[in-house]
This record gives sequence, structure tokens and C-alpha cells, in this order.
Amino acid sequence: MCCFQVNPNREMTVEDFKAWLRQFEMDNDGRVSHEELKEAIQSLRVWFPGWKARQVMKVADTNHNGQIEGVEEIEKLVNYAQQHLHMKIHRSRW
Ligand SMILES: [Ca+2]
Repeated sequence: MCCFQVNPNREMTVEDFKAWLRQFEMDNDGRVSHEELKEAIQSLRVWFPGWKARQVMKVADTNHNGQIEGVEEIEKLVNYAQQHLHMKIHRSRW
């Protein structure tokens, strides 16, 4: 694992957020599983218990296939990160 460190207090774009998430994707299938999500959140070093990661999956995984994928589900994940992880994510790049 390398390269892209995220400081939750720094502002990022949705693109940055996706790039950051992609690092934790062990199978590289373009989708984020529960385990991958947990890894990602733990890397932020914020206090975040395992059951909460499951809650995120519940919120963001709208078709309940155990993976977060596609624009709509990523969008929900972005919303969650903004509200509960206090990540500053911009909607668009200027
Ligand atoms: Ca899904």
C-alpha cells in the first residue's frame, strides 16, 4: 500500500475520495466490499467500530449485494463520509 494518504481534515474532491477508496480494493473489481470499506475507514485513524461499517453498508448498498458500486451507491457513501466521518468532500472540481 502506498501513495495516497488522506487527511480527514483536508478538503478533497469526490474524485480524490474514489481514488483513495480504490487503494483498498484488493480484488480490483471496481466495487467496495464490507471488508474493504473497513480497511479504508481504519486507515483514517478515526474511532470507528466494526458495527458502524456494517451500518454504512446498509445505508450505501442500496441493492444489497454486499458491494458498494456505481454512481448512486458511491454518492451515498460520500454523503455518509461527510456527515459521520467529517470528511470534507467537494461535489465538483473547479
Ligand atoms: Ca451494491
